[in-house]
Amino acid sequence: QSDEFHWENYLKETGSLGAPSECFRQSKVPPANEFKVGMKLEAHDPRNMTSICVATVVGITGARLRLRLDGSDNRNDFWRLVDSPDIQPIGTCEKEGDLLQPPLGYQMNASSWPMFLLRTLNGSEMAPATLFKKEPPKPPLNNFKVGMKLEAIDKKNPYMICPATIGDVKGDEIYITFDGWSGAFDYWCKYDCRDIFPVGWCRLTGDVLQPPGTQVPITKSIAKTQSSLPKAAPRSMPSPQKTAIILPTQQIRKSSRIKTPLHTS
Ligand code: MLZ
Repeated sequence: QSDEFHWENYLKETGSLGAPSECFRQSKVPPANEFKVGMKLEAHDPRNMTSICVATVVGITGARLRLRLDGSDNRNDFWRLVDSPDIQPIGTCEKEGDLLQPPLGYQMNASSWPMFLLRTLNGSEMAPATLFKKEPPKPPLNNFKVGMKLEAIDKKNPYMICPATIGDVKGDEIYITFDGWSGAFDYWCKYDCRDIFPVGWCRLTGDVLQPPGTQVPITKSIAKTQSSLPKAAPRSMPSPQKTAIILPTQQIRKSSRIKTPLHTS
């Protein structure tokens, strides 16, 4: 299975290091995912974060849940970690004196909502409170350095977790670049963002790690990702510290790109 992606080989081939796990706002030991497909819970509507809706678990992937808001369509699924603060047991909202809201894009007449809510919850399996895990604390400082490797959610294809590199660091923000892709998927985020994970996260959780892209050659960084060494220039600028070397594994992988039927861009 020489065409499979292995971090160990890849880090060696690229002369790079994974960002230390202490850099991330993630549990050292990933949380257990004990949810089952069909269970219901409360979730913040990702398209309207102030409203709390009923969601159904429509899939399980590693430490994440694939969620669909009741009363919404199947084109707006979203993914949340089991220790995400965006999800809570059914009944939490009511306890806090709030009302469960119809999702943005509720397909029926608004006046039907109260009855819809009753019907959707009636006889359903509600995820027990013990399945929701506490969000890990924020690391006190941004310790990411340019060149460090990690696993990151592709925000344009949020079911995908992909090999990535820190491309730039500015204060509390880090620039996530996706290995083997030309830049269309790159983004800035806070260092304590929940969408980024240390190298090995997917292997530990059982989530699927995508292989690097084949659009651009993987660069072998000659500068080591150590704080003592001078900061490498951001990837958008040509840098003398980075040399484009086409690695043999990329040739092998060319024929085995993962094609996903849904949400492709
Ligand atoms: N549908 C897209 C997915 C690209 C995913 C890139 N992730 C960094 C494609 O295959 O082009």
